[in-house]
Amino acid sequence: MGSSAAHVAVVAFPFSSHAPKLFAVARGLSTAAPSVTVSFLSTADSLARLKGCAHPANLRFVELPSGGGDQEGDQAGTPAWRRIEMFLEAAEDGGLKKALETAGAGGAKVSCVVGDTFMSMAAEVGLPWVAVWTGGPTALLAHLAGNALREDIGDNAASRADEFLTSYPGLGSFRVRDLPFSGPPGSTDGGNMTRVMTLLFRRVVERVPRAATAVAINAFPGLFPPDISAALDDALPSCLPIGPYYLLPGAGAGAAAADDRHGCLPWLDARPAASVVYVSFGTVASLPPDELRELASGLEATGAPFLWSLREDSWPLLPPGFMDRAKASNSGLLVPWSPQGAVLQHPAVGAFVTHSGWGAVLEGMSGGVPMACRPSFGDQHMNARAIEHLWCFGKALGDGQPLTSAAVTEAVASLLTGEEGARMRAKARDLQTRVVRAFGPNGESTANFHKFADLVCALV
Ligand code: U2F
Repeated sequence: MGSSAAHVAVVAFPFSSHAPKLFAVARGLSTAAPSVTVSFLSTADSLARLKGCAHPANLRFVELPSGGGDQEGDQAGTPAWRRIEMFLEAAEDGGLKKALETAGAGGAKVSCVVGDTFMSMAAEVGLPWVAVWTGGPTALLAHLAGNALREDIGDNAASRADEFLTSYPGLGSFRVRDLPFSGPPGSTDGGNMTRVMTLLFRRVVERVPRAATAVAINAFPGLFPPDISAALDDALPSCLPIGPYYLLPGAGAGAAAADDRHGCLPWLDARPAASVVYVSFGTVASLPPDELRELASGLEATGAPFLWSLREDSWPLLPPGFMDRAKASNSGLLVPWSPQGAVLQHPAVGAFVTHSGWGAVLEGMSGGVPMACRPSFGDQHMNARAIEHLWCFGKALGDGQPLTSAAVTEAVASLLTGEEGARMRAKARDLQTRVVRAFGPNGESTANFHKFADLVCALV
């Protein structure tokens, strides 16, 4: 597959968990097309985190500028919204074009850009562009219909929160309150994160339909009901479901378990099947402190063992004595990072409490684990809605109301035990089987990935 003249540049958006997802696509391509050169472009920081991952020799790393110049060179003290803004400004302002030239210097010039949809300035560099969407695909539909939706809803989002979006193709199962237009919570940033993300999405919506040759989505064919798949096919130049991306070729059997520096997997080994609650809110979302405490108390009240991946800056917000009690009874393990893909495949895990980021949804599904969802921003509300109402393998926690410890205890208990839990587990296992099938030799994600690889290697 692929001609040796082809040189595909895979361009990452270097924030949250976007880069590892694009790296999985780059690794898949370089594995499937060994004669093709694949350059993976991201910032120095982001590349440093990925360079240790196994990859074929035809995949190489090229740096993108992080922006800001000398003035804001000290990135550690710079707020997230400003780092994103500086990076995007530099990439828009010729930084991406220059990095693509660097990638092609002294060898085959870059023939095609496969880029994170957020890196929509790829539309302007004069090369064929295939976009890669990492979030929930229904959120992309909502963004593409964003102007019409905003005009329709105006200032009435609160009073129309429970209205279904039945007049928008593919969005009829979702409500006004599920729309993905809120950015990461920014109460202390003066609305800057929302401003930066709004501009980013405005560019995506203007450029993708006009300039992308195709758009890969992180889903397997048949995951969505026909109305949603048809709407994606209509709205996008050519929609290719090739996911879950982390299952693309080249990942290697042990890759997901490689970073178990906090001993999550041996801890799980000592627990009975389907007994443990796994808790994680991904790489950006965080609960308000009150809700974090309610979650901790609710978990404790279930009496079920729990494994909680929580960024360390939130640990002091937990209820007094919470971790000491868990340690003393050996009933809970708190870690700053877990090998989540492998954790969710572990037979001891029986329930997943999550923000419903799209990566978490796919990993929960692939592990056959029912989920309790407390979405925070962006696509997470639509993802949570789909889990509860389209696929029926989980339920919402609170549905817009602040978390209470009683709601957590009730939701977790219902996932781990009882008839409702058994029904959700059966649905989750069915989805798990479908994910495995999609990546089998005759699987539809495998077939689509080959189409995708052929397409990007042939574009010049
Ligand atoms: C943003 O997503 P997040 O990074 O917050 O969340 P996910 O899409 O769920 O991806 C998180 C990844 O980080 C991994 C986990 C996921 O692949 O396996 N991980 C881990 O390995 N160990 C941990 O302890 C914690 C996480 C955004 F917030 C979402 O709404 C979007 O859907 C997403 C789109 O890319 O980006």
